[in-house]
Amino acid sequence: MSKRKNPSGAGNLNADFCDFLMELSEYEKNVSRNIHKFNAYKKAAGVLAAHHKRIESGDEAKKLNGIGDKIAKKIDEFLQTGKLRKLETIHQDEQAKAINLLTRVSGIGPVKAAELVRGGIISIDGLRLNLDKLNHHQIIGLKHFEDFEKKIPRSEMQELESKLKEIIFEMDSEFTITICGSYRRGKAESGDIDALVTHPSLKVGEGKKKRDATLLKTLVEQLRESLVTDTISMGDTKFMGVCRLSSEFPYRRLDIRLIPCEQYHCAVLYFTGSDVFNKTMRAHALEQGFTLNEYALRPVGVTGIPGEPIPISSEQDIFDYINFPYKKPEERNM
Ligand code: 8DG
Ligand code: CA
Ligand code: CA
Repeated sequence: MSKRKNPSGAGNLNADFCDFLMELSEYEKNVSRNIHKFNAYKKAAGVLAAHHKRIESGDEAKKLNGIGDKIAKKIDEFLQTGKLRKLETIHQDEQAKAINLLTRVSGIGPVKAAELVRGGIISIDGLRLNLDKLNHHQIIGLKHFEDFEKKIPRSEMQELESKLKEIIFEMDSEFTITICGSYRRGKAESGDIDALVTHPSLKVGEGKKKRDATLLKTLVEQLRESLVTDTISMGDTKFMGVCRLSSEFPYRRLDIRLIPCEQYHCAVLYFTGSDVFNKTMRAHALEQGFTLNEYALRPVGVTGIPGEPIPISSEQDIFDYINFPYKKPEERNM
């Protein structure tokens, strides 16, 4: 997942609460490494961002799903004093600040950041003097630190999409490619490019053919001529790397996943997100007696053991099977 998200967009009447909740969630993720608190703050921020009315008190907030006593108290404190003691303390904590900063580098997670900070590295410049302590992914992340923090405007995403399509259709017109993530959800800006590719020859369960294993590498080699500039990692089915349209544009993070055609629609659904939407849809699937993941939709029998994947020929199919009203990608921004 890309880092530093904030649900406080236009039309959010509770944006100031969302800002402090998101900051607290980042702190729990990166510094305390308390995934439950991270999720709780993030969920609360999402709920408040979606609320149609300005919240006037902690008690009022508590009526919303996902907001408990502790967060309600923080809302009251913020309303009464205009700030939060907990955040003030965090802002003064040099260690916490350094850990938060280092995790902004692609490839550096909370554990690695804490280790670096313990070793006395507390700034981006400090990292640049200690490349020997970083792996390949982290070095690329550092090299493009400033660019990777810049959002990608939709117009540039559209150009990237056309160029990717042009190159892969030139290789083989039977390829299918979909740019998923926030771009597919219609967002004005995106953090990275999440590309899914399939081909009629790519099938599950036919054993690992040599051709399949080289397909992604051949594709990326073609992209290297005009778009791809660095490889972070390259597997048989997943490429992580860097691209840019031309020297006038920033470097951008690009992931390409090669998906067997039977799994394509489940993958497109999953990687379109949002992650909160995915959770809601998975929970609904379970209530209807199905398990849904990035690979397949499967019925769960009385034994609780998932059965064979259900043949799926469109995203709509998945919604239909689990009796979930169809949502266009632009309606999945939750
Ligand atoms: P952004 O890049 O513009 O910041 O937003 P995004 O496109 O929505 O987020 P992303 O981090 O690029 O992830 C793309 C989609 O993948 C996301 O919308 C839903 C799905 N997804 C999850 N969980 C996870 C996860 O743990 N890692 C990744 N890489 N993707 C996930 O639901
Ligand atoms: Ca994305
Ligand atoms: Ca991504």
